[in-house]
Amino acid sequence: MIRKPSVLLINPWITDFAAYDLWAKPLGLLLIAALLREGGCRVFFIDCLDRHDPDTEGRAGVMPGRDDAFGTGKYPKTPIPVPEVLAGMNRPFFRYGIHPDSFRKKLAALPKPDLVCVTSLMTYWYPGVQETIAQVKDVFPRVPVWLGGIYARLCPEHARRRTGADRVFSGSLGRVAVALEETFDFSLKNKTAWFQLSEAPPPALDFIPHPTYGVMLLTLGCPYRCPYCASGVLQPQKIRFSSKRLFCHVVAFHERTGIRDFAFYDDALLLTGGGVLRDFAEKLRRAGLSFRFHTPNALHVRALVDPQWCRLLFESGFVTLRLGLETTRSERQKQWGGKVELDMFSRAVEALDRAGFTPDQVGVYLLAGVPDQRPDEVAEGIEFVKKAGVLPYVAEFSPIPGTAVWRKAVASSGFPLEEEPLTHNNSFFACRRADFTVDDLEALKRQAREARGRVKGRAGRDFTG
Ligand code: B12
Ligand code: SF4
Repeated sequence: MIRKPSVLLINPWITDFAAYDLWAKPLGLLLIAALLREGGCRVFFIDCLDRHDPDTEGRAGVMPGRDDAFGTGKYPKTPIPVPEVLAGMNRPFFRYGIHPDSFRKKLAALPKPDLVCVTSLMTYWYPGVQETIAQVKDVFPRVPVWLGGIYARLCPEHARRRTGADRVFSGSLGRVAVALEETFDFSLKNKTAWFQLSEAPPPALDFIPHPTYGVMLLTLGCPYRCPYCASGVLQPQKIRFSSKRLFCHVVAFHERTGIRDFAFYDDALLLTGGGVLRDFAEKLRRAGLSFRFHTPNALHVRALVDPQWCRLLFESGFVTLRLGLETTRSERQKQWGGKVELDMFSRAVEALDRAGFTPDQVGVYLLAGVPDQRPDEVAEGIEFVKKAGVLPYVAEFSPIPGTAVWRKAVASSGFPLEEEPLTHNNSFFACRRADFTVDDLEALKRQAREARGRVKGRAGRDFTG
């Protein structure tokens, strides 16, 4: 029997044409870290995406990262061969994150763990997972490696065949708790929390090396089921975390690091987490703390129609807002789950403006390249958002297993979506077709960039009078 299993958690490398640290942290893995620690395990953590790893800086072949506003920034990156299926893109391909020698040194410096847990995010980043696990197996050949996370949940069979993990978890965390106890003949002190995540401790931000921002989650799940989104597959249950525990945790993180930037990862922050957020904001106000909040994952426009919400967000320090509009065509809005209507959008933008948000703080996602969609629909959306005086962003459609449009995407694509997750890459645009080409997508992205420039320019003139 192992009295106190030691578990090493690893955030793997990203492999892609492009990747940017837009407040991207492995929140699921940090939640597991907190659960394991509270449950009585010894926990170690390695972040292959650390942007400030001293042992990576200055190494030959590594292109350095960069710090940008609000804690975001560029990862260090190393060119690697383009996978064959993506070769037609004629773009360089990279491994993002720390140098492999630095990773091996970090592994070797640790006491041999009883278990290694690796997380995964985008399905098309699996080569980074493969390489991470290969290095772990080389240093600790007999230590079991468990894999979980979004890729593991969306493509479990592929992950079992291709990553080298000894076990792939695609279900709830309760199963992980049972497996831990069985494997190590050990009793977790907090087993119920693994089954009822609302009782889980907040994600253990203290494990992040060289943090520049924090990440937060008030809720899991979304009441909508948009046909292109995997939220319902990944988070079928709706869970609310305690605002009191989260508040204490965020304040402790701030006091330790001085960090004031936090990003929310909720799928439906204002819809399912409204009460928790209000409570959280009130606690901050009473404590006299001023933070900056960012929502890179879109907010629901329908909630922002309420001016009180907009004022609360403004007064609580939200400075980067992204809204999910997706399309301006009303038939399509209904087809895509009915989460928004055009008139709501105009009212929301007005309410945000009145609350005090400036145009460069409000970005709006428009989905591009969904099967059946034409480029003129997206172009129309970009112009509409520009006219409303906020920033349009094109979100390239990326086909995701388990979603309602998946079958249609598979049928309409000339690429092996089912066999090869690399083809899910949003830059690759596997659902390109004669009436929506890669060039069309590029032109739309340019149009959106120019529109953002205009909106910012206009706003700049307004502010200077
Ligand atoms: C927050 C978020 C982002 C953030 C950053 C996230 C990050 N960490 O890097 C931002 C806004 C930057 C982002 C961007 C994008 N995203 Co995103 N994002 C999400 C979101 C909403 C939440 C992810 C999350 O942290 N969830 C909360 C944690 C707690 O869940 P979790 O990680 O799954 O962990 C749980 C389990 O998996 C498990 N677990 C985790 N690790 C491990 C390990 C082990 C060993 C075990 C046992 C268990 C386990 O434990 C946790 C608790 O249950 C998801 C949707 C969703 N609901 O999951 C989309 C999602 C991951 N994104 C998606 C997409 C498409 C994108 C974009 C491409 C969108 C676009 N067109 O621009 C970009 C690309 C990003 C890039 N850098 O290139 C897709 C994934 C597509 C795919 N093919 O994989 C998703 C699923 C949304 C969707 N459309 O359905 N995203
Ligand atoms: S509203 Fe957003 S999070 Fe919810 S299902 Fe639709 S796209 Fe996904």
